[in-house]
Amino acid sequence: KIANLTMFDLLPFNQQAQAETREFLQKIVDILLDYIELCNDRHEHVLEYHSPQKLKELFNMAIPHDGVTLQHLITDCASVLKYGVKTGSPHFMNQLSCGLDIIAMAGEWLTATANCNMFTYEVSPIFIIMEHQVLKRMRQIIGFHHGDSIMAPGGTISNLYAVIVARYKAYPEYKVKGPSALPGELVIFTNDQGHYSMKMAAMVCGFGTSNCVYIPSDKVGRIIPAELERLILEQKAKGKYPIMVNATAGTTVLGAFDPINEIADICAKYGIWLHVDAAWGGGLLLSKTHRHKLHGVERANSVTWNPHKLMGTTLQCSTFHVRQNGLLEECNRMTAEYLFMTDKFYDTRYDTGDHVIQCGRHNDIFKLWLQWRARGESGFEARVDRLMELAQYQVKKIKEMPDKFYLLMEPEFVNVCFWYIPERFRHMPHSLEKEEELARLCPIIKERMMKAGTLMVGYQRDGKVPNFFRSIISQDAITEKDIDFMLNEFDRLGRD
Ligand code: ABU
Repeated sequence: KIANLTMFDLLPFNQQAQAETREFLQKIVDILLDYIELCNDRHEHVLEYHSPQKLKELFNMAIPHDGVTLQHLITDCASVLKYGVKTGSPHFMNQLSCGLDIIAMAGEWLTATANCNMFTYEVSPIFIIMEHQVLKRMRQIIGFHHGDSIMAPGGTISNLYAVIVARYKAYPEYKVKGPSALPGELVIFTNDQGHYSMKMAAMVCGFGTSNCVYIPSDKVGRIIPAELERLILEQKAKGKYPIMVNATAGTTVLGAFDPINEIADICAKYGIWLHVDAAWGGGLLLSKTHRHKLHGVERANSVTWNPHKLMGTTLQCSTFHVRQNGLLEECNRMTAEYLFMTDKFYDTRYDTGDHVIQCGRHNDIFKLWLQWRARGESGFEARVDRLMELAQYQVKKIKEMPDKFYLLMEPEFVNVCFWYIPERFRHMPHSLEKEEELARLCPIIKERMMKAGTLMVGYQRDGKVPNFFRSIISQDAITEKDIDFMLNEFDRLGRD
C-alpha cells in the first residue's frame, strides 16, 4: 500500500499518515529482524565480498535530484545489509568490538528515536542522570572513590582526554596561554605494544609524535618497568618534561596487561600522571576471577574503558574516568553562555557540555544501561568468564594440532595469536625463517577467507614478529563448535 509513496506522504509532512508511517517503519523493522536471524544462522556467510569497483556497480549510491519512493528506500535498506559484514555472526572473530547484543541494539533503536543531544540536562534529563549513575558505578568498580567521568566517541578520544587532563594538571596555565605556559617540550610514555592513540594524542596536543616515547615490552607484550624508569630519566636529562605514562590493560594485538602497580610506583616517584588504557581489558574488572590482571588500576589518575569491546555493547560506547573531582570540568570548561548558562533554574552541574571537548554528544548511555539492567552484574561477570574459558578452549585445540598450528604465546586474554602451517612446511622445525614463510601466507589466507566469506579473523604483526593471525573471542554467540569451525576453516583455506 505504501510502495509508491514518498517520505513527504508520511509524518510529519502528512499529519493523517499514522498508518502509512507505521507500515513503512514496520517493513524496516522486518528487514532488521530478518538480518538478526541471518547473523545467528551458522549456515550463513559472514560476508559477501566484492571489490570496491564491483560494489559501486552493484549498488547505486547516487543522490537523486528528487527523492526516491518508500519502496526504493526499503530495498536500499535490505541491500545495504546484504553487502555488509555480519559482525554479529559467531564466525566473526576479527575485531575487539563484535557481536550483536539484542538488548543493547534495542537501546540504540530507542536512542535514535529519542534523538536527544547529551550536552545539557535541559535536553536529556533522564539520560544525563542515567549517565551519572552508570559512570559512578564504573568508577566504583575501578576503585575510584571520587572523581568524574565522561563518554567519548571511541577509545582514541578517551585516551586523548587523558593527555589533555594530565597536561592541565601539570600546567594549568596552558589552557589560556598555550605553549608559552610550558617550561619546554612535554613527553608521554606508552608500551611499544600500546594503541596508536597515544601517538595521535601527542600529535593532536602539539607535543609531536617523537614526544610519545615507546617503552620496550617483554616477550609477552608487557611494559618492562625498569625500562620505563630509564626512559623517564633519559628524557629528563634531555631537558624534556614527562607528564604522563599510559599503562595498557589488554593490548590490541597480543592482549597483554601492563604491571600497573609497578608502573604506579614509578609515576608516584617522579610525580607523573598515570593513565590506564583499559579500553579493551576494562571488562575484566567485572570478573572476580580475572580482575587481578588490572591490579593497581585504582592507583591510576585516569582510566579508559570501552563497553563496546569486552562487554559487547553496540558501537559505540567508550568511557573515560578521572580520579580527582572537578578536574575534567576545570580543564575543558569554556562557559559557552548560549548553551551552558549558569543562571538556569536547575542544578547546572548536570550540564555535561563543559566537561568535554565536543559540543553535541551522542547518547551512548541508554544501550549500556539497558544491557546492564538485563544482565545484572552477575550476567556480565558470567559473560567475561565464559569468553576467557572459550579462549582457553581454542588454545587447547591448537595445542592438540601442533603440525597444523603454532601458538605465538600463551594468551593472557581472549586474543589468541597463531600461525597456520600448511602441509609443505610441516616437516620444518620452528625457526625465524619458518615464521617469515608463515607470515607471508597470512595475507593469502586472509584473501581466501574474505572471498569465501565463511569466516573473519584478522592478521597483524607486532613490531618484533612478522604477520600472524589474531582471533578475538568477544561475543555471546560463540561456542566451542564455532572455534572448531574456525580451525577447520583455516585448514581448508590454508591448504597449498
Ligand atoms: N581501537 C582498537 C580496535 C582494534 C581492533 O578491533 O582490532
